[in-house]
Amino acid sequence: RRTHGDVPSHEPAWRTVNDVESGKEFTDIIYEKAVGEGIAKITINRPDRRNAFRPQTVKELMRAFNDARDDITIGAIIFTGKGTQAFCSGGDQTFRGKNGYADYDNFGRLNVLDLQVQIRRLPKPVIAMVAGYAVGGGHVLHMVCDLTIAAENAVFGQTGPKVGSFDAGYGASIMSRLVGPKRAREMWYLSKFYTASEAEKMGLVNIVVPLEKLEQETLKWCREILRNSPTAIRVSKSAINAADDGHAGLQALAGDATLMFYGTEEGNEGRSSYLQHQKPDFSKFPRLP
Ligand code: S0N
Repeated sequence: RRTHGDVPSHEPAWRTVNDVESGKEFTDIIYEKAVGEGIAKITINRPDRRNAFRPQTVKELMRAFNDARDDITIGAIIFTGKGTQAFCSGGDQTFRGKNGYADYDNFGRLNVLDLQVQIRRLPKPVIAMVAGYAVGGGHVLHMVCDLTIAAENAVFGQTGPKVGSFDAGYGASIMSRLVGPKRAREMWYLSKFYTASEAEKMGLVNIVVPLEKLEQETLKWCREILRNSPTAIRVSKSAINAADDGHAGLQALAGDATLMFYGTEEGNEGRSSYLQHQKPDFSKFPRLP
């Protein structure tokens, strides 16, 4: 239904990036950058648990997303799960203690909520590349991404009401925006699973492709994005999220405006005059209609 014109389709050379905290490779994720291209790939690497996340996984994901945000050569971030059976099956139930998800330090927490916010606010597009199950908290993670490219074997749904949990934050509100309140109720109350093609019809995913073409297609979307203005994309992202995210959404959009203003002659007139102990001369700047 869409073409990518002359967007290249070669396989990139991926370079693995270590965990800045340990200086070694991550344990729960794989973090890579495509050499010579502005693409980062962050992969949950727990395929034997269908890529369920434990607190450690989320901590590593946040460090990788933070690095991709800070790297000014990166313009698109692919978020995926290792293997073909799952993108992510949500919170690792074996790490769920009496008070939430417990790490080595043995107290409960829900740090995946911070990850959701981080992806939502990250001023670069995050593209969920989904093969297999995206369920429970894993389903919420794909929903907070900017785009979702799904393989034909992808399966989507919430499981919370079956395992005694719910996500009443983005898991409810963004879903309702994406699929409408009636469908959102259906997804949560019945905890049904949906095929990739059903998810596409519901507006949950952008495109469905054969499994063997999943990464190639995702790379094409990234390369097409990378041809476009990073500032236009940045502001579009914060603008699309602004109303739904309330004050925090407005703050992100306003921050984009401030960042751009800092780069103008008018903005610099104030800074340089202050530093030179002079009165700023703003009269030279037009009062635009
Ligand atoms: C994904 C499913 C459907 C795959 O089925 P399949 O292919 O038949 O594989 P299985 O044999 O079931 O699984 C293979 C191995 O992987 C383990 N495993 C799979 N998922 C998990 C998981 N989530 N946690 C721990 N282990 C998992 C299996 O146990 C199996 O291991 P072995 O081989 O040793 O037997 C199917 O696996 C499935 O239904 N999985 C569970 C999905 C689920 O219920 N996820 C949790 C839902 N809740 C959340 O995600 C919490 C979200 C959250 O953090 C949150 C956020 C905001 C607000 C609140 C919360 C909250 O706390 O709820």
